[in-house]
Amino acid sequence: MEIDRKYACVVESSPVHMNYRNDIRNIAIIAHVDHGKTTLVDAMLKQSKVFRDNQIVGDLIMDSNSLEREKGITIMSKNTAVLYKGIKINIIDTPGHADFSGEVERVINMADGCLLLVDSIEGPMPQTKFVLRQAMEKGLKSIVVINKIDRDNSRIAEVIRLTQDLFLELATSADQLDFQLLYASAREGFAVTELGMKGKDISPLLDCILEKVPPPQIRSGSFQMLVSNLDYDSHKGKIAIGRIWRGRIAPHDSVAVTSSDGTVANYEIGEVFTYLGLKHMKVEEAEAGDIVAVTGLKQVSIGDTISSSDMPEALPRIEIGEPTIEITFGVNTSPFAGREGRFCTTRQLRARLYKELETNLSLRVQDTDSPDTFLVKGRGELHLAILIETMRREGYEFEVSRPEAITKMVNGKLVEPMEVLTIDTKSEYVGILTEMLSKRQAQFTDMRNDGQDNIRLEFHIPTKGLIGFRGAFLTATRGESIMNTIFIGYEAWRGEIVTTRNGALVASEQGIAVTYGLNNAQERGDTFIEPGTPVYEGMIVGMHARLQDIPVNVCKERKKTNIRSSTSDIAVKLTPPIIFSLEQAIDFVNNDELVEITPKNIRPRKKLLTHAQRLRNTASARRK
Ligand SMILES: Nc1nc2c(ncn2[C@@H]2O[C@H](COP(=O)(O)OP(=O)(O)OP(=O)(O)O)[C@@H](O)[C@H]2O)c(=O)[nH]1
Ligand SMILES: [Mg+2]
Repeated sequence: MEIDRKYACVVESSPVHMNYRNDIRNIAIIAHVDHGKTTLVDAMLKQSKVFRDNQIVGDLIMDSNSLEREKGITIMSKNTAVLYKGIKINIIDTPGHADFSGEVERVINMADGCLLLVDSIEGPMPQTKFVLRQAMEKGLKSIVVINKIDRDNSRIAEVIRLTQDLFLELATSADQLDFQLLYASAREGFAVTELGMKGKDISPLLDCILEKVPPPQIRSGSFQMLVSNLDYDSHKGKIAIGRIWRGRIAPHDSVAVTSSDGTVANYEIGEVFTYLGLKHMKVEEAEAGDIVAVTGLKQVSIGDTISSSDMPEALPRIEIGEPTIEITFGVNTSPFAGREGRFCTTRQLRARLYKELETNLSLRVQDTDSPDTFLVKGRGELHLAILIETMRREGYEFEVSRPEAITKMVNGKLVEPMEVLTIDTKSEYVGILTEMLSKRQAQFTDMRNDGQDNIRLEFHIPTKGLIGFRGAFLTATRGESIMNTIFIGYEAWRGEIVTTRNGALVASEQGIAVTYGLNNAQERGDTFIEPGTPVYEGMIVGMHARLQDIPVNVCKERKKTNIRSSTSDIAVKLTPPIIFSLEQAIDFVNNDELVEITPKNIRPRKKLLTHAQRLRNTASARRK
């Protein structure tokens, strides 16, 4: 279905001689993680009948990337659009996890209004505040949607009060306090304007968008568009996505791309697309106010301005918050290097990391003194873990270090990133959590109990105190609690944290791990591998029950004797190994350790592989 051309040039003048396009609305959907943004987009898409009646579309349609589907979270912002009452609503779905905040900053400038979703039980969370602040700074009109009202224990009145408090705290003008309130169950596909009304479908929300979100303003002048996203197609090449601020664009137009350093390159536009449902619709022309995707630009990055070639004029670049965590990526130096990956060289690793900068705006990559190692900075452990996982799936092989918080000097003083940590838990875990966190320099700031033993704790904590915390947190609370963090700024460095992880069980020989050797190792601690796993000297195969590292020979076979012991035929029963996910492995390693990443394996290892090297190193460190 092509977009109906009769709407494509509806331009109305307002009393102040400002032109608006009344046939379009541009909205961003923003919220804390899991509050139901992508499910709400499903509901809007299904309602606007962009699918055939018999088409099976499933859930979380916009979470199209394989990692998004596996993890059940949105990682990248994406565009779609629905046609409702003859008006096209361009929708931008954004991720709610704090690590992907850069994705919200990147796309929010395309919108004129936002749907701020708030979970009817959780209420406003740290990321709700972050995204609402972003929306207010950009002057977006807010519609608040209290979502998941179908849930039994929802506490809507309290959630509304907390949301109003948040608006009071963040609004800089009286105008911003005037938000429209709706109630929805994205999952059941309905929205209502009054509580108690029977929900039918999502149309009250779509009507509210048409009514409350201002239509896009048309600035006068020649073509100008800010690139907010990039896509790639093997036939069409790079696809630049963004909102047209001025003028119109058509295939074969001559345009100029102004990049971050001010250089201007001229290109001819290939094709022009607009969005409808999940499809790109090829169009003959698109006008200011719409969100489009264009091809034909060989060199273009997010934040660049595309303008008419007669009058290249750059728009302000997109501002993205600073990274807080860094990690080193190195070429794989393990004895198994090159066995499992397709891309293993320094050149390939470097090229891939720098390419990531084109789309991953909050990421930074730096060369280091060592030609084989790169410093990669991101917005949190998950932000970096997603990059690592994506690269390993593409066939890259490399090694990474333990993440470190990024410190810097401000006015001659060392400062470090700080975060607010929110924990939803039960009273039985409050004691242990407070104790664990105080060792990590956290300051307790708030505690709320809803009277049903659901406790929300809040702490201020240096980012460095959060590294490696998630695993310990999940174990301590038996997976029954939820933690969320959000960066709040830099504060004076609070000194080193002495965290004491147990020592590692370190393989002392290269070979294949066997049951007998692993059984011996299990007398010393927990193991991480199955029998039959190839190991090398220096690879970490388990965690010692004590604080120091200990070499173990997991390849050691039982001595063959002629005498049959009465128990020799009884198979040894091993305790199942602890298998780390990528995030857990990165969280686990210490400063003298690395994680080897290949498409097939994630292996924690010592930086110095032989026992002798490590002994020498410890001795020289002591002498210093
Ligand atoms: N009961 C109920 N569950 C819902 C509703 N909306 C979403 N959910 C569930 O909440 C979970 C998260 O939904 P998503 O739509 O992925 O949330 P999101 O805000 O897009 O999450 P991120 O993009 O990762 O921040 C899913 O399990 C949904 O099925 C609702 O209205 N009611
Ligand atoms: Mg989502």
